[in-house]
Amino acid sequence: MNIVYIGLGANLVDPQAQLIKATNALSTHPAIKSLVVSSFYSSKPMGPQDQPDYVNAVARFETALEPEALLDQLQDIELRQGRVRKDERWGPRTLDLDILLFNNETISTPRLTVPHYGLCDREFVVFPLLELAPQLVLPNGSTLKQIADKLPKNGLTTLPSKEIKEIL
Ligand code: A4P
Ligand code: MG
Repeated sequence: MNIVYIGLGANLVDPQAQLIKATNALSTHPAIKSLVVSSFYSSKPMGPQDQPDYVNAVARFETALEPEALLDQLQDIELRQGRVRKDERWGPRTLDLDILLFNNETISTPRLTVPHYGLCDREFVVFPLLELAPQLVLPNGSTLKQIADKLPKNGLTTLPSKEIKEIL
């Protein structure tokens, strides 16, 4: 089994509900086992500022799928939740699922770069990941804790689980 961490992000059409729906899709997927999801976080948009705040989370699971087959499954979930791919870089979206880590592997293919290129610079990835894996060591040998200690939170806040449950 492969151990995978993915990032979840949304900032359109009830972002918290989008993340809950995506979490349900992952938890019922036949090829995905032992799913754990971080708290949900509210984050300031990276990129164009004229878009709503994001809700972000990180999930960990086990799968026998190979990396690109997993990407197909994640993109399928994005599309089912109304994701429209636009040309604008870092623009708003109903759901974004990024593969952050795949075992301890470094992957570089035309479709896939793992670890995700933005992992270490994004507070909305590093802090939820730290919540799930406080002892994590990245394929390049740095510890996630070292990265988190240097990274500004940039207004990142944990959403209370009460708020999350209210929309379930
Ligand atoms: N791709 C390559 N590596 C990966 C990977 N590790 N995981 C390729 C997933 N996909 C990967 O992705 C474009 C292509 O990247 C895919 O077809 C895949 O083959 P996409 O989802 O269509 O496009 P995107 O997500 O718009 O592109 P990009 O540049 O990856 O966007 P980002 O970097 O994900 O940024 N602000 C906050 N606060 N929170 C956010 O979550 N997200 C973005 C999007 C902008 N600002 C944000 C947030
Ligand atoms: Mg993406």
